Order: sequence, then structure tokens, then C-alpha cells
Amino acid sequence: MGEKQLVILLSLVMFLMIIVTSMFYYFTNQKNSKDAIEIDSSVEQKEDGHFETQVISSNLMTPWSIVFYDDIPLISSRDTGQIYEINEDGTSRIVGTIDEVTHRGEGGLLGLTIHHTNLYAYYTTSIDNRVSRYSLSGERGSLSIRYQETILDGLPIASYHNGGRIAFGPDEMLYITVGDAGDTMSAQDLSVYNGKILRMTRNGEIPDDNPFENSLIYSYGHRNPQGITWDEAGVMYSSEFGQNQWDELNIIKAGGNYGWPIVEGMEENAEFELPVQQWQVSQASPSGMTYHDGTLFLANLRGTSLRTVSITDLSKSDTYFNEEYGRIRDVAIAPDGTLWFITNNTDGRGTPSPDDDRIISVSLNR
Ligand SMILES: [Ca+2]
Repeated sequence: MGEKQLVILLSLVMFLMIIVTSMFYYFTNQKNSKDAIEIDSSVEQKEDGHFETQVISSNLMTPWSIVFYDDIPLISSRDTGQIYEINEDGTSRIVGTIDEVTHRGEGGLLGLTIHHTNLYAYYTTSIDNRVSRYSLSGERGSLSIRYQETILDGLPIASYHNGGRIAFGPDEMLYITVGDAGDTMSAQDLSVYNGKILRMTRNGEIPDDNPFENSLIYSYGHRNPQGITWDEAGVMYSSEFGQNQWDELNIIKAGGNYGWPIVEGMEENAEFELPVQQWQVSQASPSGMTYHDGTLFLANLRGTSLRTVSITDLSKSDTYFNEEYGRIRDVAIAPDGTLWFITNNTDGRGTPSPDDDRIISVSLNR
């Protein structure tokens, strides 16, 4: 090979290398710019086991309940009585304030639920716990509520055990969890609402097919029932705060007696409905709960984690995000199929970080 041919060959090799290198950078940058579109760099992204999370909103005050009105997330603030909508940029806007709300201990503005264009709220006043209905109007960014009617008042109050979660079942009835308000034996007394799960029409009337005649009581013997949800088959589940030992996951049956204060947890006793699973209070303290695609998701306060229970084996559970976000108060499925949970480190029992409290979304695509 002559000198001239060698120069030509080397030039050809260098030319090919430049082409290959350019193509490599071109396609690499293509991929990066595509990622940059999908992942907003202002949003925290990380992997935890199977799940990818994003911080949706920060600096919320004692958020207690999260619900979606179409695709608009709404949050109750326990201590202020305010209801916020969460804007697309993560900021929040006050939709309305329930002036009657009197925060004391665990009481305040607690559970929310949506039924068509109505918002229902469970809250503590200076004299009772009550459930009122509000109409919703406006759009994202201009949503407002208007008071319609108090459909149930006179529920027991105390500094602790106020219950407070409300949800419509697949039967279009409104279910309400009521705590024992510290009067433990009253949970067994069918003449009072302490320690009960109630069932009523959307206007607060007693349904004809309730288990006890002329009574809103659906189940009893509860200490402080919290989250309620249903699977596709219509099976109703409830989480419940235990005393010092056992938190419970119960399947709720019409007329069932869940044992408090005679039994706590899975103590064998033929008189009572036993939980399907129990957890040590320090590992759980489950509040809000939701169901999606075969799995129950439970928000854990003292357990500082999100717990999952497969309905195919109700005796087992897994936990995620242990100690990562602190206390978790409520959990809900967003219209886009992601799971959202709210932290609760500003509720007086947590150690808030500068960003608390927060809404975290979790991608469930594993
Ligand atoms: Ca029980």
C-alpha cells in the first residue's frame, strides 16, 4: 500500500468515526430531550421498591382527607376548617371555610366525600360532630362551595376518637365512621352512635334495609373506625385504631358487632366479628383507606408507611415508604389511576419537615 492510499484509508476511517460519533450523540440527546418532556425537573422523582413517586404539593396545614371532584383534588384542613383545591402547579386555593369547625385534640374538619355535584363534610363543632352537605360550583381555579343542609348532628365529641371518615358505598348510601369518643362501653349500646359505622341516604334518612329498625347503625362495637372502602364484589372494609395493642382491618357486615371494648384485635370470641388482620399500634395506626385493582391501600400514621393488603390473602400485608414521608393520613386513587396520599406531620404528633405537609403521588404501573 502506497503512502497516498494509506492517507485515503485513514481519512475514510476518521470520516466514518465522526459519522458514528455524531449519530450516537444525536440519538442520545433525542432520548434525553424526550425524558425532559416527560419528567418535570421541578418535581421530585424517585424509586422506592416498585413505586415511582412525585411530590404534588407542599406546605399544607393539617390535611386530613383527600377526594377528587372530577379531576380536581380537594383537601380538608383539620385545624383551620378550610377546604382547598390543589392547582395543577401544586399550589392550593381555598374553596371554602366551614366556620363552625372547632379544632380540639383530634377533632376539626375531618372527612370529605363527593356525590355528583355535592360535597359532604364530617366536622367537629363546639357541641358535636356533624355531617353537612354543600353544593359545588365553578371550575378548576374558581371552585366554590355553598352550604345546603346539615344531614346529621349530635354525634359524640371528645378530644380523641372522633371517627370522621365518610364515603358513599356501591349501594349509593352514605357510610360514616363514628368513634367511641372515649366512652368505651357505649360502643356496645345500640341507643347511641358512639363506636359505630352508620348508613344513611344522601339526605340523612334511615334506609329501609338497615339492620336495626329505625336506626342509622350499620355495625357496632368499634373503638375508632377510620377508613372505609369497597371492592368490586361490594365487600366493605374498614380500618380501626386499637387501644394499646392491635389495630384492625375488618370486613364490615350489616348488624355486625366488632367487639370493642370487650375484645381488641383477633381475640377468639364467638360473640364478635374478628378482624381479618391486625397490626401493632406502633406499626400502623391506619386512617384513610382505598381500594384499587385487587389491593387495599392503608395510610399509616404511627407506622409512617403506606400498607397494601391483597384481597386474595387478607392475612398478609406489605409496607412501603417506611419513615420516608412521616405520618400518612389519607390515600385516594386519582382519576388518572395514580395513587395519592397525604402526609400528616403538622397534626401535633409528628415532626414536620420544612415542606410538610405534602401530597405525594405514586405510579402504580409496576
Ligand atoms: Ca374489633
